[in-house]
Amino acid sequence: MKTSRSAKLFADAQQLIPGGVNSPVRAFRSVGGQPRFIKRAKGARLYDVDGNTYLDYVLSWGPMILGHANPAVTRVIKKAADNGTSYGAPTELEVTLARMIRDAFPSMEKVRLVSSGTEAVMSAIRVARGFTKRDNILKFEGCYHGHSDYLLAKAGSGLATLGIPDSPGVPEDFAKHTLTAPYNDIEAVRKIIAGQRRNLACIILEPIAGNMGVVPPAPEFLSGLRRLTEENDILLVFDEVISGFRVGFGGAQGLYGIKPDLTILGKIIGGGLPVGAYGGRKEIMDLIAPSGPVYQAGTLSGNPLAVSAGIETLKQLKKKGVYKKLETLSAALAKGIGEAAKKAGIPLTQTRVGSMLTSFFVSGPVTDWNTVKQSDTKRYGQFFHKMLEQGVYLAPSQFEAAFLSTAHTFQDIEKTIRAAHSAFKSL
Ligand code: KE4
Repeated sequence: MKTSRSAKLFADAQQLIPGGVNSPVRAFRSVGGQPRFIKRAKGARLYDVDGNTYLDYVLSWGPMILGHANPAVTRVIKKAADNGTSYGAPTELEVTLARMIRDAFPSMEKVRLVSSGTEAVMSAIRVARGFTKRDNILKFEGCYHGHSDYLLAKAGSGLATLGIPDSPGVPEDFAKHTLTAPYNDIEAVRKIIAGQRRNLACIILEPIAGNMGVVPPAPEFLSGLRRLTEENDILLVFDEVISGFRVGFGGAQGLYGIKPDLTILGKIIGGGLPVGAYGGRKEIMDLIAPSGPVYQAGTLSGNPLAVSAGIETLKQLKKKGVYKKLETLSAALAKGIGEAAKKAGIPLTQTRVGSMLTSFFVSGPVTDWNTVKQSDTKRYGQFFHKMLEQGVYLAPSQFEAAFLSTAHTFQDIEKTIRAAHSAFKSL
């Protein structure tokens, strides 16, 4: 496979951009080799600068659920651009998108649009602290909620100790208000709450973890968290940046029937353009400026170009049979990959919720960060490159989700499974 143009561009990029990329995971550091520079994309395919074609299971890390350059979405973006891309003034489009989000996520009684998932998480935590007048928050190991300072914190020495920075540049003072617990461990949460008494503002989690690879919630985990938070006046915050409109039109909260106090969305609601959102109970959201004292603002928040792409994407997703098709395709892919690994005698643990899935190179079961980190990341890297050489573009990290789109076909799934048989055999 010719990759000389990508190689040249990567060399140039590294002179100008940290690591040659504008987001770390794109640099292929955890799988080795050099990233492919993409020239264009259409449907389920990426086309790189050396003329190679790839079946895409990254889909921009989730947003492109309708596939790349979906004709209807592209049409509305072009039309919106002709009307001007951003006014810094309210528009009807924002009301439409906020209403679509609230109708799909009834727990989001009021919604604020921002420009990224990180910004939405940062703002939701701020209003949770403002509403409860408490400083500490609890997150789960292996869950990622964007790169705001206090969410780049990791567990201190013991479970109940306060967090410590997980990145240089994050002051101890910021990280110490962030506690962490193992995902799916409701007893650990109970113990932390008992020790925290009335200092905990909120518990934030991915209701279906996607950032350690896909780890579904254990039965009763989400309902247990809902009960514990209600009993202790702690807000429950669902970060559905990945799962929102991915695992169903109502996200994970719709799938599992749990009503959080605040929800964060991103990715899919922008249809490939920068949109994030946070929302929840009216009495919490009304604390946000200008209706209340909790400040949050953004120059391009709710801009008509991005919002138009989001509205059209949700309109497409609302059509009958969309999620059934995604489910059927995803189940067939998972089954085929599992069979290929078994035939090659490769230990593999597969996880999947709807069209977000992961194949862990470990015997399993996987329930939290401690279990997924036992995966053979070296072998995953070899598998990744064997698939890439055959024109299948998986996540360049064992600890990410693979995604499908409505543009994927059964022929694509069969091609992928054939590639997997060949890749597993070569490991
Ligand atoms: P952004 O700021 O990247 O829009 O969203 C941050 C974020 C928040 N919450 C969850 C659950 C997320 O998954 C993310 C971002 N996800 C990563 C990959 N899983 C984006 C890819 C990247 O960082 O390049």
